[in-house]
Amino acid sequence: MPFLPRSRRLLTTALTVLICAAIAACSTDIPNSTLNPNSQFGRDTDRLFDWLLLGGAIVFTIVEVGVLFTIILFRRRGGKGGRPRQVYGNATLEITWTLIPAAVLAFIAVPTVRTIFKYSPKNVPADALKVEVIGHQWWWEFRYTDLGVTTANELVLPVGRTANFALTSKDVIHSFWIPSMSGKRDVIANRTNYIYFKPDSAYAWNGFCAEFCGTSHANMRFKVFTVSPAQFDAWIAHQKTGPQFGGGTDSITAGGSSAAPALAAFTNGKLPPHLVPSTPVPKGLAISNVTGNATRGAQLYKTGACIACHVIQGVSPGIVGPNLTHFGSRTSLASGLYPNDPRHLALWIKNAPAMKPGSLMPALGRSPGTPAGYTDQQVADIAAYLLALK
Ligand code: HEC
Ligand SMILES: [Cu+2]
Repeated sequence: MPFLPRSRRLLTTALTVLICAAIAACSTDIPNSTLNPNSQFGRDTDRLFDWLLLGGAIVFTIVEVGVLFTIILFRRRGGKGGRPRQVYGNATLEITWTLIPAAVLAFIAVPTVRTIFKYSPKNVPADALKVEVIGHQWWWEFRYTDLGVTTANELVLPVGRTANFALTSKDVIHSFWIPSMSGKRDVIANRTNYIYFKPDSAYAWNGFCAEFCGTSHANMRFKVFTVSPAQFDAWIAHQKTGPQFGGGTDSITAGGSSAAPALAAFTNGKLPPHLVPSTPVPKGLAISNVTGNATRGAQLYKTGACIACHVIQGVSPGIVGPNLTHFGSRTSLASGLYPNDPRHLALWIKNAPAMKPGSLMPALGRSPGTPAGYTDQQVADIAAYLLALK
């Protein structure tokens, strides 16, 4: 049969797509990939995966060759008709094809179980940094229990020191996952799970919730900044000082946040591209003004509903939402969903549930639904105050 131009076109297209996909797979710029590990735990699991992939490829090749060989060798040839000889129950064959998969499974189990035991909670180094992780719908709380620091959605870790995470949940099941560091671990209420790893290098990474936990599961992300031990100590010292209200009586205008001195390398504008959120603002959401006065904002904050839900050290004791003590030095907003800048922050305060579906923070700005809410100017003032909290 002649080769039709149509099928030739199809074949060319399919080949092009295949080649593009193959070339794309060679990219080394894969900051969110578990195949680009940056801790010993990550490398051990990656090596395990490589071995299993190799083993799987060998088994696949043997089976496929056998199938093709059989199809071609025993195909129906011209002239000979009728049914082929029927074979029932061959004990040797059945034992063989039970034993081979059993052997393959045993071969897989040994290195897998060994790796699991290597990273059991019993083997945590004594000098590990303890971090309590609490999953909330839909954000992450991080408590450096031994150091007396609590923060949210942005984790800072020293390079070269094991970080040991104790994971629990306030509500449903979440899963803690930093692909470039280690595997996932479930975050469950009334139970503490552990995971630990030692970051190799200083950089910035993304973390995700990897267990469907409700409406905004996909919006439950976090950032991880791995820094030198000296920078980490400086960051902790700064976190312990309480809010540094840089606002004074000046109005804080656009320009966004700048991190605490220790994290100057990771401020908005200097972040690697994979750390910059690109979530579009939902249609129909707008604010008439983003230039606020931080001093007025502080007053509004202290007398508003915010204090019932948020902690700002020395200012408010709330317990429902993220700790905002040093909020102005965080790069992102609403668990990694938006960049932390005046416009996004003001829109968030005005209407959080519209910015993040299902958000447990109510809409607080004035709108037809909330006529008693803050005016756009008041929202901008509060945003200016929060951004001034370095
Ligand atoms: C009923 C409790 C509640 C009230 C009242 C409330 N919040 Fe929130 N807030 C939350 C919760 C819960 C979140 C986390 C939402 C999420 O990310 O899913 C949050 C998130 C935030 C965030 C983002 C924090 C981060 O780490 O990304 C900011 C900023 C914020 N709130 C500011 C305010 C301000 C300002 C007020 C007062 C005008 C306020 N909130 C009132 C519950 C509340
Ligand atoms: Cu979750």
